[in-house]
Amino acid sequence: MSEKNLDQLCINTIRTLSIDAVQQANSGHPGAPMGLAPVVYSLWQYFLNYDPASPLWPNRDRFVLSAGHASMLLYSTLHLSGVKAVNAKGEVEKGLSVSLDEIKRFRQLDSRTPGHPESHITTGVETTTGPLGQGVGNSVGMAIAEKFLASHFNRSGFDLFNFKVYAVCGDGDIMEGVAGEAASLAGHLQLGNLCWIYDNNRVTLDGPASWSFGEDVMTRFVGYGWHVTRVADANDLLQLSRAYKDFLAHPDKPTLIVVDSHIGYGSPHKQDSFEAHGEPLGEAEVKLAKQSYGWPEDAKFLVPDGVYAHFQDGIGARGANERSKWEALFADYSKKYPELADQLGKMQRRQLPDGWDKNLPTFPADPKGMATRESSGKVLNALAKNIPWMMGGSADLAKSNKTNLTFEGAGEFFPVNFEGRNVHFGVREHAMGAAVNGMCLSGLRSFSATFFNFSDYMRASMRLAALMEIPVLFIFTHDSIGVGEDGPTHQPVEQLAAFRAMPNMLVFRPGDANEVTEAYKSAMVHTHGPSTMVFSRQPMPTLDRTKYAPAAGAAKGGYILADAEGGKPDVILLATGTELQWAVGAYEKLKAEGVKARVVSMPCWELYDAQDSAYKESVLPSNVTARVSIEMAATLGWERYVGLKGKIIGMHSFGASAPIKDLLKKFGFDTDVVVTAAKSLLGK
Ligand SMILES: Cc1ncc(C[n+]2csc(CCOP(=O)(O)OP(=O)(O)O)c2C)c(N)n1
Ligand SMILES: [Mg+2]
Repeated sequence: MSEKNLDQLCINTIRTLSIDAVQQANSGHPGAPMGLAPVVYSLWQYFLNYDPASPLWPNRDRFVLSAGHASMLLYSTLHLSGVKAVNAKGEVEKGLSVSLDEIKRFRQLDSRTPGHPESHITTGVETTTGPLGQGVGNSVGMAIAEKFLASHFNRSGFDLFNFKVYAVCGDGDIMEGVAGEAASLAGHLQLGNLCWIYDNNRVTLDGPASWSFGEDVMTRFVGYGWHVTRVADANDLLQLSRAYKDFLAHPDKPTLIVVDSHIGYGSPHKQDSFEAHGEPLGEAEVKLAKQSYGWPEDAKFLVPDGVYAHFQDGIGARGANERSKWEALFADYSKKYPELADQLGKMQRRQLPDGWDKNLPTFPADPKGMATRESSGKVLNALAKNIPWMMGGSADLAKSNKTNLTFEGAGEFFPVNFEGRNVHFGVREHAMGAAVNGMCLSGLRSFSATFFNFSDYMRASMRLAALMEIPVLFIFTHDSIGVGEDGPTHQPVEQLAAFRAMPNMLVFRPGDANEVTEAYKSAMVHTHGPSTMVFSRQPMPTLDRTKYAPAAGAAKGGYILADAEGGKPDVILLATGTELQWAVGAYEKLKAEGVKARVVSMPCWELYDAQDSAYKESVLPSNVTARVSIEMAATLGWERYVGLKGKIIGMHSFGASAPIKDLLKKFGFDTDVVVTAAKSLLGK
């Protein structure tokens, strides 16, 4: 068969596998894989630097399917390219990541082929997509990562990093705000290693795209500073290959390739129709589609002779060749730059360098103390100094968040010298969230920062970090009504409860500077999930740890900070963050009055919940039902620790704009409130 016919056979195999899988699952989107098959095929077969036999090769080109509803397009391509599975230890296995059996189990329980691509489940899926716009947002983070990795690791004659990042997106992605923020950032940073391929099929789920989307996308991207090119027919492999070459010829800015396509191409009855394209075709339509591809109409999950071999001759051979050249280069590099090579290996395995926690600050007792954002800034700087691949930044609030990395050599991540570790995300919280996910997926220990209240703007990305089990640090300051005069628009209330409800997310709200150090230590070794770090704007005392328990207890999430004599309290006072000082103050007052109290500091609920029951019983003994919690946030969830007989002091409304002392008075937060609550529970 001619090369051209073989190409067509491969493309139609991607299409028919996708059609069959969606039909068998009786659920999913067949249209986008049918329309986009040639676009993805020609990229993988002729351009992507990717070795299916070594899917974690650090310098592989990244392929992101931002249009996650087209998941079968990716699964078919992973299968036909022969991408191997990698196990949890990072070892390449004999078997395929996506076998034909897994394609037959599309969307079924525990399959490798979930409804939308999930990176922690399927090797070769570089990031989890489905919520439109996230994938393209991640791709910007991956491109940032490549620029940084190249600056950090490459040496003369050793181009270890030069990978490209490709993302396929649809009308939905392009409409989403996060994509706009991400594209704006990518254009500004001149990320010439980034290529978005926009499936301009002029249709979305509700109908023709024109019902809701009429802007000139190309002009918009030109305005962002992108290089923009167009392919007038998604089935024209020559045009597609010209477009990819055009991208490679423009390394100075990101490229958008607009591909005009027809959804469900080849399906004569549904061609260009917008009805029900997010559903299986139905048996009759499946047959018609197969006829139009010259396919045996009754064959299911057919991979014709020659298809696997053609992929092997294309992406397989090219990828193996590129990768083995890289391995040889890396072997020489390891001899010449053993330290850097060691860093790279550790980064790949999500390990931290030796001495990552050296010189972390400890803070002397100080009744005036400091804001946890201040102590956070000091700890973050110490960590980043020790961890060369830790980088991140703020959404234009670095001075407030105290997240600037100021040690010698930290530098700014600016075009075109990309070795700096301070990224300036601009006022783009959502893209920042998506980007730090992409950076982390590329090996970096990335962090973001903004006011806690604006976590709402980036929650969707944070949720995906939790789902993907990746160790991003989401840093937030200005954690409560303690913000003061900026008022309720800037004062978080329900955010703590919302993040505590998020699976696989650690939420830290430390109660003094030394707990901040402990919180970061716990977050850094939490390698399979993100951490939300919640810090105050206003100061709080640094507790005297010779008088109270050591801050190391924070590693258990909750611990006894101060106890009644003999360890037999009548009342337990629980608190986090800036409110810990009031629990401690109440404890002292109660003690002076002869009331036996205990203070439990609870900087991280999730870590506390993970302790064994003996420990938990020792901290919160079940026979002590007089319990008071205090936290300047929505009270949801505190029942778990306070029980039905206790008192929960918290926020029951939005805050207000006023000096903090007036707010504390209005909303009822101080030492005496805790004392009164404790006494009333004890009938005093
Ligand atoms: C944030 C988000 N909103 C809505 C959806 C539901 N959804 C899935 S596909 C789709 C249509 C998107 O249209 P387009 O991107 O043009 O994809 P096409 O139908 O052309 O493949 C929608 C709205 C989603 N996945 N994510
Ligand atoms: Mg569309």
